[in-house]
Amino acid sequence: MTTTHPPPTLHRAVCALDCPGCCSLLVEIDNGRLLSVRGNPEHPFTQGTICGKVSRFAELQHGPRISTPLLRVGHKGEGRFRPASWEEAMGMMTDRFGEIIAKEGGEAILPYHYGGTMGLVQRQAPERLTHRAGFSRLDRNICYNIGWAGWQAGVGTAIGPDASEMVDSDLIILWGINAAVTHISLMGWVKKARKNGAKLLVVDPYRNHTARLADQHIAPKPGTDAALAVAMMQVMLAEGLADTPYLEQFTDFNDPLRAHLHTRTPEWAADITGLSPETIRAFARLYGHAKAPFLRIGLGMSRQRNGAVNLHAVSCLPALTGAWSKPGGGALFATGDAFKLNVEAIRQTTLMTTPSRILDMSRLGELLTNPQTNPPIRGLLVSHANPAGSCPDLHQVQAGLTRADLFTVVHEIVMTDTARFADLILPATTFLEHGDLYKSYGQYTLQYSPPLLPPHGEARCNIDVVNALAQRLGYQDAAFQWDTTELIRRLLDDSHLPALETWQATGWLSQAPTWRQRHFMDGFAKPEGRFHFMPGWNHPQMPAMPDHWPVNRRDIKSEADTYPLDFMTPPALDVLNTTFTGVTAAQKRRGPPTLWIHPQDAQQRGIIHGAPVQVSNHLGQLTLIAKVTEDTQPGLCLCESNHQANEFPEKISLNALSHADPVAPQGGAAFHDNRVEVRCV
Ligand SMILES: Nc1nc2c(c(=O)[nH]1)N[C@H]1C(S)=C(S)[C@@H](COP(=O)(O)OP(=O)(O)OC[C@H]3O[C@@H](n4cnc5c(=O)[nH]c(N)nc54)[C@H](O)[C@@H]3O)O[C@H]1N2
Ligand SMILES: Nc1nc2c(c(=O)[nH]1)N[C@H]1C(S)=C(S)[C@@H](COP(=O)(O)OP(=O)(O)OC[C@H]3O[C@@H](n4cnc5c(=O)[nH]c(N)nc54)[C@H](O)[C@@H]3O)O[C@H]1N2
Ligand SMILES: [Mo]
Repeated sequence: MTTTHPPPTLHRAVCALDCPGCCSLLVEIDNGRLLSVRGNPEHPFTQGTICGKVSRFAELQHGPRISTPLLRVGHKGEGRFRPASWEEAMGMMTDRFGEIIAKEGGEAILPYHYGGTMGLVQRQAPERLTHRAGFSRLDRNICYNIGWAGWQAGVGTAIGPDASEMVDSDLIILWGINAAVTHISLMGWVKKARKNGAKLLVVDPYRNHTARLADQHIAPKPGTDAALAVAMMQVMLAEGLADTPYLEQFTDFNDPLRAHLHTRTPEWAADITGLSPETIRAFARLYGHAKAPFLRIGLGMSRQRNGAVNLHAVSCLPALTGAWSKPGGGALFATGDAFKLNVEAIRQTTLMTTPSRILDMSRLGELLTNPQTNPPIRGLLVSHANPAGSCPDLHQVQAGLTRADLFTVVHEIVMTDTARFADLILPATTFLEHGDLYKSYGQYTLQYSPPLLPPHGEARCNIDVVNALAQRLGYQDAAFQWDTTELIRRLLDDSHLPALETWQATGWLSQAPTWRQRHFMDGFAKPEGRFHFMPGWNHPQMPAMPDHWPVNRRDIKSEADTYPLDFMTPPALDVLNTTFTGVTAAQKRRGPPTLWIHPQDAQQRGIIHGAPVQVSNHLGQLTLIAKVTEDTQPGLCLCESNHQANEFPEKISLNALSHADPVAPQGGAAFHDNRVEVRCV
């Protein structure tokens, strides 16, 4: 007898990864298994693009997964566990968290969650219980805060021209964004614009994938973008390329600022940026003469201690020339504020009786190890995040996670550097196994992705785990009965958006502001509707006007002498932060962690291409393989992050060398602002 096997089916889904694209996908499924993932050509923005790592998602989906709850049997960090039932796991979690709440109060528990999924329901799930139980809240600043502070200072809201408007531009500048790696769908629009004759210019300290595709690459030293931008403004003002009527009508530009900028010549900026005055002058002229320059500002420049100041200075350029008012002109940093969503049904802020303390996620190591943390953190509930890889100052993070008096629960899809330190691991579903709504930070569609595959093993989604824990802890609020489907329905209803049934067939809703709004033709989201050249930082040391602000590791004299090289860890092609770092095939494709170092620096140290080197600073040391290349500049070395701890002989990963110093004006992590020395092993 032959059994009939139904043919594979094709479904629409949405990529849940923390990436500005939020790509619409077509997923092919055969008998409960993922066969293939490709881009959906019908989506108006992503138009069928897809990155390599998501096209290979089956490697993660059907690779080694966490299948059941796991209880630690070895030492913390050793990675030895035994399977347990959900009943046993939930019982243990309820007992331990219950004890901590009774003894030291809810604030002794910290839910730590961030970028694993961008789904509105699953990503924000832990907050409802945090609010109800009075757990410590998390300042979720690790990615966006520094950049947002810089953009907010001038423009005031995270919207801008749709990237598809690039087709009307004659000059595209990708500044501090490695879009060919971090936002592939953007490159589709860049390609179309170039077909129409636009030039592509990339501003980045090293020749990354995007710079290699550009007509021109300008490579300032990291952390010096404000110097470059203000010198460009000096040139444009001196050469009559500023738009005076625009400045008067739409900005706070004034005479003291004009006098200040007058002193910021290309010669002044040359020393700071490492660029020649001619390069700076030519760039200013190219920008000032362009008919409709489209500036896409990325997060890269914000991962510096002076990042907010730099990003604000760069955002001043289209205001100086009035490029905002041209079709195809203006600047885009992020699109998130276009989505007017009411997410209260998920977050449940009204369940919070007394506001609990807010802890800085970028300083987890210190929070866990400093005896001043009061009350001490006794319970850690990690979900959709991997702080033992993604957080700065990993030695401290590891020391904290090793504490015997800390009870750590990790809700995960796969074994990670953080999960290895858990007392209890809970199996999580992937985005193909649960439903969710997705907004985007790079385009303007709200999208729905349905559950398409059965949960792997006993995996459960975030909202189900949080609700179950809340109920076990005795919270009887109705909100803890609402599942994903109900929350999606409520979110749409509370946001006055059409019910899912009415648009499920297409899969997306445009939330794009009008052209006039995207170009701030009726004013910016700042006092008097003006773009603010005066950033108005609420911080005593930050410069009052756009300027270079020398506060980076390079500017600390003692450090600069001991550790002579700048060190960055910008995103890599085949992984997304630490997601996919554990996939064996991905590790093989990438090879061991490499240190890009300029031939000049290599020669001075006797370093040979392909040989192991020791990279060290005041926080620690790591062994990497030298990649001697002119793709970086003298004085700058880097590793395209991230890797798992077990890929380094030191059994700790790259962020062991990243400092966790607080960043002005409102926190964040300066991942690309570190100093190191490099030696042959
Ligand atoms: N493949 C892949 N895609 C990703 C990610 C990933 O890890 N891998 N991560 C995702 C996430 S969470 C985010 S937030 C986005 C971030 O994506 P982007 O906005 O592209 O930001 P970064 O990747 O941090 O940095 C981009 C570039 O900034 C450069 N840079 C560093 N310092 C400076 C500086 O001082 N000035 C200038 N001009 N450039 C500088 C780096 O060299 C890098 O090439 O990407 C997302 N997409
Ligand atoms: N050196 C260096 N470090 C960086 C950066 C850098 O550029 N350089 N970039 C920083 C940036 S921009 C960011 S945003 C952070 C991100 O850092 P994290 O928020 O820690 O994100 P990931 O490292 O991707 O880890 C996410 C984890 O969530 C899991 N996961 C995925 N979906 C789900 C789900 O639905 N439920 C549950 N429970 N788990 C899920 C994945 O398996 C993965 O292990 O990293 C930062 N770290
Ligand atoms: Mo991020």
